Amino acid sequence: MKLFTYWRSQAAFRVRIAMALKGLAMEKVSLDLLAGDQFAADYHALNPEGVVPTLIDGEGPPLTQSLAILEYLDEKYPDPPLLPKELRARAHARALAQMVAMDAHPFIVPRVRKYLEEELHLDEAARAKWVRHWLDAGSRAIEEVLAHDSRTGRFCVGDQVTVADICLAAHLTSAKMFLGRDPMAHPTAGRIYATCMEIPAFANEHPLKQPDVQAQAKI
Ligand SMILES: N[C@@H](CCC(=O)N[C@@H](CS)C(=O)NCC(=O)O)C(=O)O
Repeated sequence: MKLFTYWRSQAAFRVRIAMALKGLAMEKVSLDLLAGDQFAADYHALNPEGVVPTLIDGEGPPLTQSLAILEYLDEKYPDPPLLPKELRARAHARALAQMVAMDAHPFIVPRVRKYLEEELHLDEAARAKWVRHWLDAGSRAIEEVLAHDSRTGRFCVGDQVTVADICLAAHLTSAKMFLGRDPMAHPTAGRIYATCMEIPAFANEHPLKQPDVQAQAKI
């Protein structure tokens, strides 16, 4: 399978983790989002939204949107499962995943930061404040849920990795890379993050381990 990715992308990191957990071979094609590779005509034909990830699996149409891709992979390759068995626990795992993937992450993507810079003329300090606000709000919200929910276990929902852990790990990785935030500042989320990072699928697909890592990328 061919995965269009970018080293620092939270959404692409989610898919890399899921594929690695399931032992699926990935041919990675790196786009440089800061250089605008996502707007090239050949990529536009695959992903008109101009974002990563895009997954090509065989001859069918491209797959887009990381959470949809995670569920596609989970249905096609069910072992190990990325959702709990019990109905309400499945909804909880999806809800935790969406707290970071849909309620925090969209505010900090390159096209939003570019709009703040080029259309609203916010300087770097103001843009950094914006990123800090949304990343920290997401971290605080998921910590509060995890700390008070009786279903929290070794991982976000019980003792198996789910989509919630994948999204949490990608979120806290961004907070660490962008802001230097220590995941352990959030005791429950930080503990789960540390447990995830002991798993090779998480550790090996970390942004800083990617072949397209850029040492000096700006916010
Ligand atoms: N909701 C989408 C988010 C996709 C997205 O915004 N990806 C970012 C990188 S994490 C991107 O490609 N941004 C390009 C841009 O903003 O120009 C998903 O989960 O796949």
